[in-house]
Amino acid sequence: MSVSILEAAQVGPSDRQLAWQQTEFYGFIHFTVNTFTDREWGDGQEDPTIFDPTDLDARQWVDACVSAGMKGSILTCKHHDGFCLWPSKYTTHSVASSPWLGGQGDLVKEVAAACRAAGIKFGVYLSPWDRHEASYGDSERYNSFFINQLTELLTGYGELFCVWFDGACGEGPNGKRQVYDWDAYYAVIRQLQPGAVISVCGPDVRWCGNEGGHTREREWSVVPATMQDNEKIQSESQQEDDGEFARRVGSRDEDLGSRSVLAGADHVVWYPAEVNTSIRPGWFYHAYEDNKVKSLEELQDVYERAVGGNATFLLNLPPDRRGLIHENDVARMKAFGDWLKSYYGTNAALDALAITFDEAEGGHGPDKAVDGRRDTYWCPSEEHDEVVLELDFGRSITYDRVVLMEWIQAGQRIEAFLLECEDQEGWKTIYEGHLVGYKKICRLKQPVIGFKLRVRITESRLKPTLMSVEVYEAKD
Ligand code: FUL
Repeated sequence: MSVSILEAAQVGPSDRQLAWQQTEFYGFIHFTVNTFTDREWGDGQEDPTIFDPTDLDARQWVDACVSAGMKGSILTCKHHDGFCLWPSKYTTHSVASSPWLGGQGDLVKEVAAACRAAGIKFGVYLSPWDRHEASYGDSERYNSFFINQLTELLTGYGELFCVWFDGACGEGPNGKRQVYDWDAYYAVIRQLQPGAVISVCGPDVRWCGNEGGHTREREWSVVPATMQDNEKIQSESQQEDDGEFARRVGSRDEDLGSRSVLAGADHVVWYPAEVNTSIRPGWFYHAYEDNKVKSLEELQDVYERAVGGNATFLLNLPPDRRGLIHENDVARMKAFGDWLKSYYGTNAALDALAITFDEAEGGHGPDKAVDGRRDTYWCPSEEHDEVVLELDFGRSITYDRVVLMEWIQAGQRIEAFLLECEDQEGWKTIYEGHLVGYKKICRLKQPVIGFKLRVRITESRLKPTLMSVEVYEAKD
């Protein structure tokens, strides 16, 4: 039992996974009866009439996402309490029984429309665990109920980029035991929304293993996985979200894909990570957290480690009882977006002179790493112990961020690299890195002044590729 490096190095993303990865940074919106009861998990006994936002404006939510630089948003269409934000035909426990818009509203529709109008993607969260629905625990009946609800979401709201299945289930030893028919859920999603990734309790996107915004130092997208372990997922009860499904790949393990892990695996898949966290301590809005909105520095840090650590960043923004994102969160999102634009707006390495010591074959010359295009890449002609790509900016610049991107369509290959700059005494190392994958943001310890930069790839699986090397000037 062992997966060869050759095999692992050639596993790449599906089209839907690639499109999702390129979304990079997107919003999560947690809103339901919990917003009105001040709870994080509802018990399913809530009276739908408590759902009564006074000034709900989905465009304001989406504007906040866009102002932060997000390219999509995922709405909790049904959380664990079972209350549906759309008028589902299969339950009365929904907005249709609430006073909001006289019971005529459809919040999924409003958010989907607002996303489309703003030009960002839309995705749905549908909790498998349902504490209201009477059939929950009667596995077959609930599975068909769930598929009916899923079908409503998959067919009624245009194109979805993601279906997010939560692994949380708080049923204790005497609780209900529902065996989910994951395969049937996946089949209906593939059929009705072939472009959507199925995240967390799904085969396309894995949970990074925590809700605190942490990314592994080495976040592999190629990991060993058995996809046939679904029964186990439901056979264990849990009080907190620990991603049962993702546990198949060891969601808490630090090393998911090194050579030694491959040596003990019999199958690998492309299963990239998503980092999810909330802008506040809770997932739902609580007035007492108005002053606990994550600081700009915290958001920058999570962003650079997630998006810049071969993962994506899913950041939750909870609307309040008015049905608006609170002013503090709105201001923070805008400040974040302004920072993103100003920091990463101008790539100083664009069209730099790029040379390498190995002539590339098939048009994958070093210039392809700095041409600003997403459909070309540099790849040396042969395998070497190390390869070096040298950039000359043609002027002296002061930079403190270097962004590397592999051509992941060919697989994830780089295992170690160094960045070097040149001063009067010669070349010196300014950064030691490991994995690159889709994107690696290298945060230099201090700004570097110089005309040149070298990327020295010291370990790789097969020949490495670089779709892009970007350099960003230090900001005060
Ligand atoms: C967890 C849930 O229990 C939380 O309420 C929240 O939805 C989070 C994103 O996932 O598993």
